[in-house]
Amino acid sequence: MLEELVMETCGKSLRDCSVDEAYRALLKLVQNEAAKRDIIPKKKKLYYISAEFLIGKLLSNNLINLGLYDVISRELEEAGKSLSELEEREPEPSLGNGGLGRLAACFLDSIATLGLSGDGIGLNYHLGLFRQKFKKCKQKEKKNPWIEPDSWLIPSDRKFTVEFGDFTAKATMYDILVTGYENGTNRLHLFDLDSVDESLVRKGIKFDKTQVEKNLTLFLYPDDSDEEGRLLRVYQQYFMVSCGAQLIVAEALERGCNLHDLADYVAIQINDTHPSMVIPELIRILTDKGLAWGEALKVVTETCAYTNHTILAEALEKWPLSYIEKVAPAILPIIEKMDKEIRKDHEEESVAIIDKDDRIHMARMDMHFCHSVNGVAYLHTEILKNSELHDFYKLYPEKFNNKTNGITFRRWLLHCNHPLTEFLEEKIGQGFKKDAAKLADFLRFREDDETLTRLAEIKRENKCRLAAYLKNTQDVDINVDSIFDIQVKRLHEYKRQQLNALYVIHKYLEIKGGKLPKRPITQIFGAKAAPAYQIAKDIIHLILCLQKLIKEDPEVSQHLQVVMVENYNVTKAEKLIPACDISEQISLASKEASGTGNMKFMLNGAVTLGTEDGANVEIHELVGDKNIYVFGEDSDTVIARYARGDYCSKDYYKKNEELKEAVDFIVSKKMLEIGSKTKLNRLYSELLNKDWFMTFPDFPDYVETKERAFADYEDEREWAKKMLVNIAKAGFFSSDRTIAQYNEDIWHL
Ligand code: 26V
Repeated sequence: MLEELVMETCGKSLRDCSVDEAYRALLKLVQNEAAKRDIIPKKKKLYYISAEFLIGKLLSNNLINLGLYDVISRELEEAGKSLSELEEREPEPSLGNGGLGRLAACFLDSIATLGLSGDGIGLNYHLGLFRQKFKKCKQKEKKNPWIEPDSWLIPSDRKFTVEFGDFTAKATMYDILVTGYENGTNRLHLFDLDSVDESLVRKGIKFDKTQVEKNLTLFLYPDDSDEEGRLLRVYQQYFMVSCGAQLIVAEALERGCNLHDLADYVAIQINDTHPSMVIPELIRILTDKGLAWGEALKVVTETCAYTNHTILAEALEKWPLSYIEKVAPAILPIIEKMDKEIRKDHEEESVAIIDKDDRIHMARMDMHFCHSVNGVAYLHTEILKNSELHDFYKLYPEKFNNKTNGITFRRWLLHCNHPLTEFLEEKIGQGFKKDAAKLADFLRFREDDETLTRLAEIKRENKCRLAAYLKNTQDVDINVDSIFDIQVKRLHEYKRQQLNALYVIHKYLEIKGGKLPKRPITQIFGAKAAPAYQIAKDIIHLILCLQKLIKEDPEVSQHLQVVMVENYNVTKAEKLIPACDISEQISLASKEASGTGNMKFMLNGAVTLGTEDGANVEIHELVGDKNIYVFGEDSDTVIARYARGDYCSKDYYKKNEELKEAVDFIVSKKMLEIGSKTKLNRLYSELLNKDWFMTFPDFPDYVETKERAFADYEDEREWAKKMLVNIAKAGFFSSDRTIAQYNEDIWHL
């Protein structure tokens, strides 16, 4: 099937063409096949608006979803090529920071898989999130272009105009086809600024932030960037929602909607507060088209739903009025009127949209003017209801609901772990691919020696594959007989990579003191830090210094190894996750809204070492005490301590000798010989004088629990059983389940 297309496009046979030519032909083939299966909305259609869609490479995934994977692999092989060569050739679009963007991508897959009519709306960042390089044990940021003449982007003929305060932008909509597994095709609409100019980018990722007419869709905002960047962020957000709202209204009218009945034709899911300005923008459009103010408010509220993804105060967006005045003056009077409307009925300052300092609280606007507000895991939603958003919960208890996150099994099992997928097919049939709950059938083999042995073998195969990959890409050698203990996720203090690093130091000191671990340990990290987030970068520096120190110490390196994977992204996750023995999910309880990496690891047979936080709580509940390692203080204790404000990290440091030794080592002579004095000192004093995310109280329990996990690992049969239970119980975390619940409770498509 590919043969003909290659002949047509480059006049050569598949055997004679280059990998590049074969790749481009296959891209076309997949797009043609996908386009044949468009899902046509009956009446109501969903729009999932998100500033991030971390879609990853699409080739294999689309082939799987279209049922073409085996045919194409065979055809390529017969012509002396391999699908993995072509995959290597594919650039990874990095249009997201982490979990929030990846969730949006998993959701699109599930929406199409369930045959629901729902498109994504986002931005076409030309350079995505930065590419990470390590130099002298430090993170360097490079630009990350991914758009090529032949790419997944299909230009559409939809054009838009967006009126900013200081200029009028022209926009074009590009589409990426989203294939469902053995089902139809939806679209991801990415809007782009026609006047964008890539030559604006100077060294690394530096560019003139003030030239918005040229830079608007150049980069993805790296979560806590600088002040200047914040204004650009508001330009991006308004650009996205203005194009989005125009598209949504146009399509609804085409389907016969009269705007008074918009909520019967459209459901809008607002992914965190980044797209929240879609609310005033829609009100603006509807009132312009003749709806009365009160009716426009009601229609928009019935159409929109909001998902909260974090309780971190610093991540809850509050834009100064002056920003909106400059960027989107047309919606400023609308937001002011919405605020007045709320103040008429509610005198508490805590629920006002515009505060005393003239800042607009985006989440508050969402909660007043959406019909649904959801958290992303059971514990997270409870915390929203009972503490973080309690005032709103009292006002609108009926709006609050939980939708525990999920992941697409097509990418995170079928695509990334072939040996396990094949083994599951052999044992429990094909059913689990369409109905993830069927994974539970695997539990029947819990006491079956042959199954347990095979599971251990598969893990080893995947560890060998990862080892080869790391040798190839980073020239590191890792011992496949060691325990692979992996922590991969964005770098943030609340995720506590620093706690894991303290463990590494503790182990290093033990080994130096002659206490050797039974089996070598390989500690793998992968994380990008926001370019302006200094402490996060200092933590990366610490880990890279430890990596170097240990590598150069033969006495220690045969027992302990640290590997920090460069430029952690979706593609690397796909290689790391299937090879993992122990999955580190060690956030400070209450702070990780859900986590989705935790689910991916579990599905691939890793055992979680984690706190009672986010979806770990649900994982614990599903697998039971014997199949997870839980440690640390619970969220109630943490929340109460924050409320008292009496946390003093030094008290813990003074009381615990092992902790003190580990912390002091950060600024020891050995470390300062390798690393930067400024960075290591700053991190040391941050921990000692602040430790805002409370690593010290959890340190002893963390060490003890980790040691227990390592000891248990020695019983191969028992460990394989834990793997089996984790795999079998992972069905709940399919994003197909999550999306079915969104549809049932919120969208009603
Ligand atoms: C944003 C910012 C922005 C400013 C400074 C610090 C900061 C820290 C975190 C964030 C994250 C914002 C939202 C987010 O990405 N949440 C993630 O959403 C995932 C999908 O629901 C969820 O699994 C993660 O637990 C949650 O952190």
